[in-house]
Amino acid sequence: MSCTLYYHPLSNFSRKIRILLLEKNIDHELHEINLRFKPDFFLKLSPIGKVPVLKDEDGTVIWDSSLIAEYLEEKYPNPMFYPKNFQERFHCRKWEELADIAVAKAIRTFFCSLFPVPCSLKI
Ligand SMILES: N[C@@H](CCC(=O)N[C@@H](CS)C(=O)NCC(=O)O)C(=O)O
Repeated sequence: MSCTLYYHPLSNFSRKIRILLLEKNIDHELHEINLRFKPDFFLKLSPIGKVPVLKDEDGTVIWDSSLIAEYLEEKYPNPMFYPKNFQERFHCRKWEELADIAVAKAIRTFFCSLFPVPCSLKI
């Protein structure tokens, strides 16, 4: 048995978790989600309706890439990606949040310039 990552190939937040799963050598399956027509089972798993979502082998479901990263870090500490020290870890988490927001904005601006009317799909 392995965990399942619900993702989209163009999602930067999904990519963050895909890299972490590979770097930590965690056995996993990928399940692509159609973000235009989100399946009911996915909306039941994730009340925020966004990818990535991780379903662990024991049935634990986590959404939000930073929460998934924290969960994976706790459960599979080798190799470790966040500093152990409390202050350093929170400094690192602040930069993670900033990077998430900045990259999401840049990608959204790029896609909106490609498909200006209407840009309803939030990548
Ligand atoms: N804070 C969330 C953001 C996730 C997010 O915005 N995912 C986008 C894809 S990159 C999404 O699922 N968009 C679909 C939608 O909002 O309907 C995280 O870190 O996981």
